[in-house]
Amino acid sequence: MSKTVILIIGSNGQLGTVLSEELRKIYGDSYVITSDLFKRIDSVDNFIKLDATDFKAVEEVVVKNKITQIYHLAAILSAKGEQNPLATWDLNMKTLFNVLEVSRLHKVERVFFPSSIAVFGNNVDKENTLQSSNLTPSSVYGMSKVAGENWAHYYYVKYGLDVRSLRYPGVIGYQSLPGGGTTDYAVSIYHEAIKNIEFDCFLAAKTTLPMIYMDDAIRATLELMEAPKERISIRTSYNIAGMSFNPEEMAASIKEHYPDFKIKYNPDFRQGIADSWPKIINDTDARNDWNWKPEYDLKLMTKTMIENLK
Ligand code: AKB
Repeated sequence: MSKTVILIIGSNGQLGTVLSEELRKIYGDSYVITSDLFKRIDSVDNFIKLDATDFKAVEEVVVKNKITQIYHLAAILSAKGEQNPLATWDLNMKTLFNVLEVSRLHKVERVFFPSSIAVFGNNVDKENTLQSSNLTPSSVYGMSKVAGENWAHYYYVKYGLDVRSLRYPGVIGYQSLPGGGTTDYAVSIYHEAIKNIEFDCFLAAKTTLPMIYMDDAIRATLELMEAPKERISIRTSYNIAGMSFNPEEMAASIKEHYPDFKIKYNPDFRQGIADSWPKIINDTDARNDWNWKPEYDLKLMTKTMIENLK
């Protein structure tokens, strides 16, 4: 096997920011190339400005740098996606096709494609959403993830391309901000709480959703990508769970640190998306196949978030 050289597409995003750092720790700075549409002022060396909708540009980066692994994180998320459904479909699918096709042509050894709990719709058991549940999403983002999972599976079966994927719940971390998602409230709430600002929540108090703390999300990604090939039985995308809670429960956990913390509820169009998603994800396959186990619950996450944001 050749020396691992990683390309992260969408490295400025919520997950990309933290994942890039972790991958640099493991593989070394010179073996991790980060890329996005624009360079951040704080971005380190080895950043390439890359528009992943441009096939030739992706191909050039892969060939020139002898890339062996791609983490393709660029996408328009659920809430932003509903504001421009066709453009969302175009971007999410085009970038994935470019990554899959360049990887096939240039024999990239491993590809990571993030899917989401948004692949599920109203016709599943929301209290125990199984890996094999029906996939009839309510958002165009969810539709692009369902299609993406099937394309990942197709490239694996037809061409032997080693594509791996996780269905992320809402990801919560202090290092970076999400953008355009339905679960974003669960990050902003901490930023407002530490500033003593009353939080205006765009979801109703009892809206339970699956979430995961950033450290668990990163660890799940790396564990999946490092697992021996024969342990990966699912080539669409794995359900993974961290914890499940609603805004009211989250506010109560923040009140343990800030007793005066206040929250009000003004549900908007994102309520409809959230209502169509599962409440509790069943991740038995990930646990059985590559020993997945989350470490953070709501209490520990709140403590860690507040300590780091203060
Ligand atoms: C979103 O809210 O759109 C994302 C997701 C759950 O995929 N965080």
